[in-house]
Amino acid sequence: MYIYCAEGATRPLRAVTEPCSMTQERLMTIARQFAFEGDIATIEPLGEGFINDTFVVRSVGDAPDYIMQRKNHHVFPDVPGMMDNIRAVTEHIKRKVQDPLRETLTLVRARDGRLYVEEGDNFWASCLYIPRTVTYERADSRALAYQGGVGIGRFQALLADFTTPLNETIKGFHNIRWRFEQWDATLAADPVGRAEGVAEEISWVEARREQMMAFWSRVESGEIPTRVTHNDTKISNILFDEDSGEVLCAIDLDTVMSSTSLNDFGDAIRSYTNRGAEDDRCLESVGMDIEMFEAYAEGYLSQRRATMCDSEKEWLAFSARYITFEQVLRFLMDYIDGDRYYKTAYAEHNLVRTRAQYRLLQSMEEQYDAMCDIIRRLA
Ligand code: GN1
Ligand code: MG
Repeated sequence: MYIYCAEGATRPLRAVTEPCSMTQERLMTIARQFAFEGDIATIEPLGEGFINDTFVVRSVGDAPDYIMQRKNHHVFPDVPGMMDNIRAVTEHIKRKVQDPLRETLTLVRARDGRLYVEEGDNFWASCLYIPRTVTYERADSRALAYQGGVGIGRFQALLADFTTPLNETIKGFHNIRWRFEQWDATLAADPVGRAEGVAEEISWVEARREQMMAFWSRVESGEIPTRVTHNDTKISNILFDEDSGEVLCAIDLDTVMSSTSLNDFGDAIRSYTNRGAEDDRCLESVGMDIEMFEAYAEGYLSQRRATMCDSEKEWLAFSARYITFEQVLRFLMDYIDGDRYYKTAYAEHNLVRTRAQYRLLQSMEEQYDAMCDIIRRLA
């Protein structure tokens, strides 16, 4: 995970990375503003998220425990809009599942009825803590790739009849027309004089401009429908039931928006199937593992098959190329822009990422016929 501020914004990253030093007293003051049942026993930090600051609120006795999060409003400028998206989506899912308290998140409102608590510049939100659950950090086996596909496939299947447009909380997130607008502006400005040195990398992007725009035109025309997308489909965002081992639900709904559901599949393929690292310096290590592709697709389609239209099935394999291409563009654009969006560990980091993601894209292009065959067989 990287730390980022709104792409194209001028805010310093410092604002995003500012450490979260919070006393128990301050946390208690915030917690008391939520409509929690029972009395609070303790409030403990959870995980090491770079985006939000997360805490578990433990209650005394039998009352439920809660998750309380300080939402990063530099990443999410419209926290009320984001919370309203999460509310709409989770309410929809709850009407359809057997166990509405475990099969999706349950938001807990503030005592004043709002979906968040405001504390100066900060926004806090809360949901029920779902007990007896497990998460995984890495999808390093076919079995886990399959389960990841089930998790996102099921999330989308439950929302296949959700038609209300959601708030666009990150502008043009996977909209390549918008990305090319940013791209053209960044190249024209060339703010730190890096464009000349990456002429070859720029040509990788330009060579695919028409092809990617042609795909996106199908989304714009409605040929490929707009649905609810999760937008952060990594395995650690899938919650498993500890007792049964089954997929329970998709969590971290901060980025839910309306777009083509293919993007969620494509982004998962980009991360699950890569034999190397996203920022591998050793390009020989990078490439798409077609068996992992097949496993993820199998899990995903086991849930989605019935709710997908023909155009979605036809373009499903391509979505992996689309999202990986977009990532090449975004990393390279950030490099040219002077590394303002993604957090970097060293000077050439974004360029290393660009090259590694480009190698992955090439590997997908090489194996594209096999990917299409797999989808045809499974869909
Ligand atoms: C960011 O922080 P993380 O890993 O959830 C980015 C994704 C990129 C990804 C690249 C809001 O996601 O779009 O694909 O980095 N999220 C945002 O690793 O920009
Ligand atoms: Mg995320």
